[in-house]
Amino acid sequence: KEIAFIFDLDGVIVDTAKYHFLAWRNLATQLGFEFTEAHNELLKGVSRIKSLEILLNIGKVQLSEEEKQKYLVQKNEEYLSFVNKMTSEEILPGVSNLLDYLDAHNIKYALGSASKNAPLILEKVGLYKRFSALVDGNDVSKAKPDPEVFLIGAKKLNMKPENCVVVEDAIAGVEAAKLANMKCVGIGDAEVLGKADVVFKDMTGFTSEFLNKLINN
Ligand code: B16
Ligand code: MG
Repeated sequence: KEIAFIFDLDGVIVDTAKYHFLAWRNLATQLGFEFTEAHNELLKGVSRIKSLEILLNIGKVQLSEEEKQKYLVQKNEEYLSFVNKMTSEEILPGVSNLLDYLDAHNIKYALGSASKNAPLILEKVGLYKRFSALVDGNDVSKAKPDPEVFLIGAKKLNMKPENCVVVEDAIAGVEAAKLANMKCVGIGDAEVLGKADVVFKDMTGFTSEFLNKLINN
């Protein structure tokens, strides 16, 4: 059966969450409150503007629209200073093997990320050219858990949703995949990502045994 993959970026292909954390934490410090790694969990898979809203809520800080825009630009510039130093060494374990397998079996794959910086990040780690299609934060109007991002991905790949396999690390992303009527592999904690069809603790879970079964089904 013909299938295709749609990958989330942060937490699946690379761990950019650690750079988002540093940049958000500096903003919180500047605004006079503490922002912890536990707080950062709440921002995973969430859009940039929604992330700022959550952060301001944590600090009980109110800002004008103008100030919000200013801080969003500042945060993104700092985040990009980390992204600009990324190399292929930051590709998460298991990812390169999986992409090699998919290429060898002529299985197409797309990116389905909430990040507006996704094309740059893929370029930095040397994966940009390998993807058949990219859907990022610039293409979608409705954030995950809305299925829009993955439905656009399926369209760009010319595939039916039910023949797409989404790989996601965030609860909202798993929900979006299921709402899109796609198969979903969760990456992380099985208790957290309970709605996924199968959960691996990391990307090394994609063994050739698992993949062979998947494509022969
Ligand atoms: P940006 P994903 C998401 O990426 C991140 O998980 C989330 O923390 C971030 O706020 C969002 O991208 C937007 O990123 O500020 O670069 O546009 O997991 O959907 O690949
Ligand atoms: Mg993610």
